[in-house]
Amino acid sequence: SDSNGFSRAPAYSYWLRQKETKEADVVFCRCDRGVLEGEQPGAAVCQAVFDGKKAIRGGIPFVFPQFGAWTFGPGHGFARVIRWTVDKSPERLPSGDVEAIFSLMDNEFTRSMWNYPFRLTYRLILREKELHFNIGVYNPSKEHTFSFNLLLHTYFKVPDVRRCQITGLHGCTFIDKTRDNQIFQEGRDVVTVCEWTDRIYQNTQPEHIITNVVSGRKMRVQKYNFPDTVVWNPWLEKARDIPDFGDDEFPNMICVESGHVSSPVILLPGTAFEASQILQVRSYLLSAGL
Ligand code: TA6
Repeated sequence: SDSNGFSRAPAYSYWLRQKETKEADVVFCRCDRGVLEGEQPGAAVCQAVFDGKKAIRGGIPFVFPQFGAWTFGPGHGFARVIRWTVDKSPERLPSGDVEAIFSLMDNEFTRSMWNYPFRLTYRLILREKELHFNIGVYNPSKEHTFSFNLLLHTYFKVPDVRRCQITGLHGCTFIDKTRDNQIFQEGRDVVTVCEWTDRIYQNTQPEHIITNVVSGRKMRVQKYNFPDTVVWNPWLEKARDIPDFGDDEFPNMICVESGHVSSPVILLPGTAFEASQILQVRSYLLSAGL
């Protein structure tokens, strides 16, 4: 929320603020070492800019309707910088889960960049060791089809990125943005990151296990209707070029992003598209092997 000084992306700020669970800390936030509202100065200076033009780096920015640079509006689209409506404030259900629902509709601002009527719903469910993200995109038009990209740009906080392993990418083709968008095929059973990495893996497995996220734990990422998985770390040189990214922070984050980006979703009039992701922190016992 704005008053907390966090990104407007509802998912991660809410998770981050779940004081009841230690698991909240698995998502990397650019403000981790920064000064938040109400804190005494003396902590490291936060370089994140909260001006409504760009999302605060970290958390889970919501990428829609464009992935990457965009001629008509902000890079990665407008959904990560715009104010969403809270349809249902976080509420504990009889099951013990906590549910919150957000929505976003077209308005003058979105129409100035992308002239389509749309409705996005974003339902979050927090369960012990799990966070569910359910997304719906609806095209209310009677005549116009539109196409879009959708992606959850999840930043994971990690003790040392070089020690993370990511499963579920073996055999997949990937677009390598660090090598002029050339296409390669992944030959490794588990992918590791030891340099600047910016890849769009295509038709990936519906599940990834990422080892060695915060506290050495494992993270299970399950996804539905998100055929692509983006893996990103800017490494030192690129981090230096990013003003709101500390030069020494690249070893402590990895982005593993579920999305529909290497081809657009085409939505016919009166139809809806649904996609979801579940993040689950796995206990040591459950995760034998990887
Ligand atoms: O998802 C990977 C990526 O598109 C990279 O190319 C890199 O630019 C990154 O996202 C961060 O984008 P941002 O607009 O948040 O600076």
